[in-house]
Amino acid sequence: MKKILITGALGQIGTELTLHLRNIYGDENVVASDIKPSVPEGELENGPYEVIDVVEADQIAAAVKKHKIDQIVHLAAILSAVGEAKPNLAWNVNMGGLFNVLEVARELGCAVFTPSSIAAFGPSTPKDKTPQDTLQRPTTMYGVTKVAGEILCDYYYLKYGVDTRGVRFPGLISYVALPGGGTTDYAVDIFYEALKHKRYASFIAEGTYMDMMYMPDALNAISTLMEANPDKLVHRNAFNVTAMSFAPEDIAAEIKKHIPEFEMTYDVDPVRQAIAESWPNSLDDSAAREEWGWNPQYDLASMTADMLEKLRVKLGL
Ligand code: VAH
Repeated sequence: MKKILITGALGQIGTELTLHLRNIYGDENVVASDIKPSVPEGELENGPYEVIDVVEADQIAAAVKKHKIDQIVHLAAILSAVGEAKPNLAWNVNMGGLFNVLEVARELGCAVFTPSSIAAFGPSTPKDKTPQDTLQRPTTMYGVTKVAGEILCDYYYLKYGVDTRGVRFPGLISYVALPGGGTTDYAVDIFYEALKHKRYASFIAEGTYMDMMYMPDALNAISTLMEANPDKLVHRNAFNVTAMSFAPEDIAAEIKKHIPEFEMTYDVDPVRQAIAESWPNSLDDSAAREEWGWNPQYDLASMTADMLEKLRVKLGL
C-alpha cells in the first residue's frame, strides 16, 4: 500500500485530494502537510498532518523518513496572479520547493506527482486544441516555473529514474476550498456571488476562453495517473487534461438557467486579463486519454447544477 505525503494540502486542490486519497489508500497512509501550523478545525483531522515549508528540504526529508513515504504529491505553489505581484516568491516556492521535493525523492526512493498548468503555454502557442507537444514560451512567472518544472521532472526521471508524473491542469472549480490568487478564480467566485447577490462583475472579459475542470474530475485525474501502468506512458510531465472550455458569458448563461434573475457585468482586471489572453483557448487531451484512460465526467451544465446545489447547502441558502 502506498504511503503518500501531500504538500500544500490546505490549498484548493489539497483540501479535497487529501480526503480523496485517504478514501483510496486509508487515512493513516496519506500524510497531509502545509506551511500552516495546524489544520483548520474540522478539516483533514482523520489522518496525520505535518508542518512543511517546501523551501526547507530537511522538513520534507524528515516527514518522508518519519512516515516511510514512497509517493509525494507536490501541490505547494504560488499561483498566477500572486506570482505576477510577487515573482521572486513564486520562483523561490515553485522552483525551490520542487527541486527540494525531487532531491528528497531521489535520495529516499519516492515517486513524485506534481501538477503543471495551462499556464505552461504562452501567446506563441497554438491557441485552439493546443497539442500535447508544442511551443511553450509562457509570459508569466507562474508559467515559467511550470514549464521549468515539467522539464526538471523529466530530467529526474531520465537521469535518476525518479517516477515523476504530472498533468497540465486548467482552471479548477470547487465548492469546498476557495482558490488562492489565480486567474481562473472568476469561475468559482461567480457561483458564490450568484447565490448571495444574484449578480457578479467578472474580472475576465467577455469572449475570453479558458479550459476548466470540475474538482471531482481533477481528483480522479491525479489518482488515475498515479496508478497508471508506467509501460504505457509515452509522456510524463505533463499531460494536457481538460473537461470544458468556456468564456464568462457561457457560465453566466448556464447559471441563469437555474437563477433567472442573475445579472453578469464586467469589471476587467488588466493584469489577470493579460494572463488569461496568454493562455490557450482549448487543449487537446488525446494523449492522456490514450496513455492512461483520462475521461472527465462533468461538463459545464452538470458542473453548474452540482456547484449550485452543493453551495446552497454550504451557504445555508
Ligand atoms: C491560476 N488556477 O489561475 C490557477 C491555474 C490554469 C490556472 O493554474 O493561476
